[in-house]
Amino acid sequence: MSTLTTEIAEALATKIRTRQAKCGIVGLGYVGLPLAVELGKVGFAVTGFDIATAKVEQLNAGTSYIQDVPGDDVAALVQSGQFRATTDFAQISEMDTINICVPTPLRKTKDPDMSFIVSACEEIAKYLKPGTLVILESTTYPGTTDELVKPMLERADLRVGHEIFLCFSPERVDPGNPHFQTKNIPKVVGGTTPECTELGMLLYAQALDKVVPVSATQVAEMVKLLENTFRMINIGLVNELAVMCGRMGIDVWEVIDAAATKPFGFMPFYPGPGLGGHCIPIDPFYLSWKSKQAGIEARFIELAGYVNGQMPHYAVEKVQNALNDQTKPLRGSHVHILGIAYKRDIDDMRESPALDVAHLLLDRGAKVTYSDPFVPMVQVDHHQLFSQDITTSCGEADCVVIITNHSDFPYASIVEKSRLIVDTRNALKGFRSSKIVRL
Ligand code: SAJ
Repeated sequence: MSTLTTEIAEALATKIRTRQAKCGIVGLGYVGLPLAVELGKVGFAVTGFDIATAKVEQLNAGTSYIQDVPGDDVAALVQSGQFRATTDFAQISEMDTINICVPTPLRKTKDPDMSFIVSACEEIAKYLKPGTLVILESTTYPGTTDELVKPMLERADLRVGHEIFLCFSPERVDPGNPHFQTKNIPKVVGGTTPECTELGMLLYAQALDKVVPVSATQVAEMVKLLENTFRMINIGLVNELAVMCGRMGIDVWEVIDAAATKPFGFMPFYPGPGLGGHCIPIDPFYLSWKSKQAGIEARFIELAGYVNGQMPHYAVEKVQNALNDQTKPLRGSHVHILGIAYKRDIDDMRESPALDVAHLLLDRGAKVTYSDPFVPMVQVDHHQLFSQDITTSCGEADCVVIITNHSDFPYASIVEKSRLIVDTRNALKGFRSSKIVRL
């Protein structure tokens, strides 16, 4: 039963159904670009908006800088005139739908940094016209859409639910996931009013396999935070278990693998050298910040944040103790890091625990080198490090430490060439050798 009661809403719905709607995507990163491509593929004319001229130029030249978006897809859409990118936000005035996909990082104080959302909304508000659907996708605290974005977009002639329509829809992009990409990941969407929700559902239904409507923007905002807080806290649990098992001489990896045989009521997570990425270490602190405003301490989140934050130190302690057992001080020893990206088989470095480990090792006087086929160069403090040849470096190092377990690493050769290996990812679970120390 449709909730669309006004001509404006019906007209927008028709434009969306017939794919005549002009779709704007603000922010052309790992969320915005895949969405732009999916909308373009089903026939919409899509305009990508970004402040980075270089990105705009690369896209208009038909190339992609996002690992999960094939350059051919971009080239075909640019060629057919269905996609173009621009830094000119005045073109927002031509859009019928606008998806906001800008970053929502944390400040150093662990408070939300809303500056990207605010500047995007300031630009959109300048050019917004009646009959437009705006959907915020950036991960944020519950209430952002209705308390921050709505007042920035509304004017006497632009009231949400009447002349303009506003939703929140959490991005669920999992970089590098070979099975789930934008098109086949169920899309949750919640609007400020039922009309808003219906129009948001209609847009996504044109291009994506499954749409999941919820009753309010706050519900949609909270869905995302639950998903990622769930992960962060469970990773914190197994990290704490790893420290306990290490102290008790129990193989935590064997414990988890055996627990994972339980066919119900359990989901395996694995310890590691810390928590990286632009989602898991960040999103839960949007929730804890907002809950503090509501007078509730999010103690689980804070504690898991602390436990996860300690893991780089724990990994370095493992390296130091392993060298010590060979009467080698960490200071002056050559430690070679395998894997710098924040998780395996991707090139993203954001919040990578490998950077913390490298910093701690350098701080303790070790000579640090690394190998990562996805990351040619990295800056750690004032050291510029370049990815080295794996087998040569493993042969030269006093200790090799596996931080990110890329699938393509030559693990047999690593074990053969290395004198000592600290494996923080159980990447060598198939190998038995006294030179391997596991987390
Ligand atoms: N990590 C562990 N142990 C685990 C799982 C992950 O230490 O058991 C570490 C990873 O090494 C990494 C960090 O946590 O440093 C985050 O890893 P992640 O697997 O959660 O990957 P992300 O950060 O790319 O998370 C994304 C999220 N997707 C979105 O927010 C849209 C998350 O919701 C997904 O569940 C996750 O991908 C996924 O499942 O791969």
